[in-house]
Amino acid sequence: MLGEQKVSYSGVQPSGNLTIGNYLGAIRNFKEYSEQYKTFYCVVDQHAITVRQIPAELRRRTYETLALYMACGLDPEKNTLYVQSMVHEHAELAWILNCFTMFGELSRMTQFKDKSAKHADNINAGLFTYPTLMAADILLYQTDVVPVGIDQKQHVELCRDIAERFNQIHPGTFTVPEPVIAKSGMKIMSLADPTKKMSKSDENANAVVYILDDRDTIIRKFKRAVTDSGSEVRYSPDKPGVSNLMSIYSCFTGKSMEEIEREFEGKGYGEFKLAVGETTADALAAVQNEYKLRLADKAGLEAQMKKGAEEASYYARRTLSKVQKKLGFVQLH
Ligand code: AQP
Repeated sequence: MLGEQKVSYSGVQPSGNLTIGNYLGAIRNFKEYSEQYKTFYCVVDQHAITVRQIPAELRRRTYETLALYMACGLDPEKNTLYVQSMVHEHAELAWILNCFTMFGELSRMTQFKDKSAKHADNINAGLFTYPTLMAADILLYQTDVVPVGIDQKQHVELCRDIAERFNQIHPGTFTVPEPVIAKSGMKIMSLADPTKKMSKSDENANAVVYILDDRDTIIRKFKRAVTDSGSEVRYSPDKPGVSNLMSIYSCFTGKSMEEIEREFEGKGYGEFKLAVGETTADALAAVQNEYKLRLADKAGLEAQMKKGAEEASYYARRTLSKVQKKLGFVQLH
């Protein structure tokens, strides 16, 4: 809580082209909080460097992610939209929280295990302490709710544990946040391997539908998507490929699984995949048009970065200085 207002906080890494997983699991849901909550949505570039990035690409994607936030309907007058590295309090609080986080807790994080396996040549300390930086992001703004995809739930739960541990020693410091997982779009899976999460850093571009893919590409990717044996469109654990496509279709149309099953009864996979592709392309068209306009206005994006960082810094400074005082760091006035 900030004063009387509840706070919603989330972020996206500019670590690749954003996918419909990022969109359906996270960004699309951010907007609904704008009316009732004080909202902070961050481009978390410091998280992105836990994996090697090409500097020019990281810079470009930082602009792109901000433009996409705005294209997805996040009004900068109603939401604080900013870039993490422009608010130095994140890194400072992360260090402090490192001292309140256990080695065993970080070792249990599945993202650390997954990313260590994927980047075996670069298992750096940042990859390991990623969750404490994420906890700092969230706790700096006295956050109540964190809308994320289910893959991030474990990190938000660790953030709660860290906040509770800190509060036990220094009462009344942090609001303890709740993860909020949107029912639809919980976890969108890869089109090439439906047992794996759809990820922006996937090396196989056909496994991933990017928010900015053009219409033909989207339809082609869905046509090629791995499906299961049989030909029946049915939502079931023994049909992970079809079930994933049904989830995507359901997210974009609002139809239930039963309705989708009825719609495609006796129609086979070909027709179903085409419908998913066309529906996705139609749904993303408006976002893509708005995105192009936003991205073309570099000065506008930079002005927003400046304004967003100033707004965020005001609150971040307040929490950090409260924490420093409680810890016994000398404060000069
Ligand atoms: N496949 C997904 N389904 C549902 N939600 C998803 N999210 C990511 N992938 C899916 C949600 O998107 C938000 C931003 O994610 P992130 O940028 O912080 O990084 P991530 O979770 O590690 O996403 P990626 O796409 O897999 O990135 P890379 O490949 O760089 O690791 C989060 O709320 C996440 O839950």
